Amino acid sequence: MSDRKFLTRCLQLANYARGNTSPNPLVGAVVVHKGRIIGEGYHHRAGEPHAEVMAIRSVKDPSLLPESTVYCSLEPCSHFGKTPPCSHLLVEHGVQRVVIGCLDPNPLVAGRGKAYLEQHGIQVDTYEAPEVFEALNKVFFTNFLKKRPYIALKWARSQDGYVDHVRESAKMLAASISGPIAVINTHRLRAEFDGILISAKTLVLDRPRLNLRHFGGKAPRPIIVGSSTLKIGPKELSTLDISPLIVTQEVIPGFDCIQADPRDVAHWLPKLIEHNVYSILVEGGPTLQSSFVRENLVDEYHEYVSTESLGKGIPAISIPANSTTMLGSDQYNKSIG
Ligand code: AOF
Ligand code: ZN
Repeated sequence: MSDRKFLTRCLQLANYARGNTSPNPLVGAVVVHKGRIIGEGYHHRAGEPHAEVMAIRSVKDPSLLPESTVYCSLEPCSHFGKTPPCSHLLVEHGVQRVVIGCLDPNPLVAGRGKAYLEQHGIQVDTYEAPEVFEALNKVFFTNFLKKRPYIALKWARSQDGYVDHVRESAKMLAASISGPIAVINTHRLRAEFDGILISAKTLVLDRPRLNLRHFGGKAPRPIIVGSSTLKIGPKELSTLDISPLIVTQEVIPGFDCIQADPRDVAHWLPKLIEHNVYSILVEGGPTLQSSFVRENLVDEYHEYVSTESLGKGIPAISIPANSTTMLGSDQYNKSIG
């Protein structure tokens, strides 16, 4: 029972760094002596000390450590990365017991941290419901287990299921489906992702800025997926506030490009990790989004539903009935202008 209580505290601590640790996971650690917390810490940012180091450093009386239990939301690491191994630190201080929320999926660790502690006589217990701790780091786990960025799809549709009018040129205005609350929510969502992905067609028709205007945080990097029929160049890309990454067969001089067939999503998606894009919000349009659904590459859906109808237009994608992925619960009211 008290293990659960102290591990919950680890989750709270880990969450203080939400949005700041990419590509590293969120991790919290607590040091407990005879039922009392004597140290706490969390991982603030990649390159900085790990949670266990912060927690051990915060202990005022280190002579208590050999009689203490250390709780960690993630298995203590066993490798020399940007920082030295936490499992070694725990052994050096001779802590009595370590309780882990879940194992680390990083192949450099993957059970080795736990094994190192046990080999050095420390009792290690793993929490009975590791999925709670894995969910905290859904991006980190997806990156290692699926070897690709974490993918969320987001769209707004009218009550009768359309995302827009049928438009041929940027001169025709887009249907206004999102209300002010949905817009704020979208920008809040954007702040949680490394990349924001749209098709070349959406770029040309909507001329979006893809920045973060209605919520604080770091704006995701725009990723533009090229098309064989629609050529884009510096002029079309000039509306973007941040230098984009472009998936294209024909490299555009002066821009950061991934040379690949844009239709082959499963092929180029893993390559985005090499460009430090570990999570992506896919905002449009429906053809591009369908290609992610078809290839089973969606981890999370966010559908915003207006109370108003459009009558006709471009149909939104539908969430597969047997989907086991997470659903955003974003509902809102807005009259269509
Ligand atoms: C821990 N505690 O707080 C974190 C861990 O480059 P480094 O040295 O920061 O190592 C990064 C890796 O360490 C990361 O991929 C993950 O496997 C683990 N993160 N481990 O024991 C922590 N942040
Ligand atoms: Zn570590």
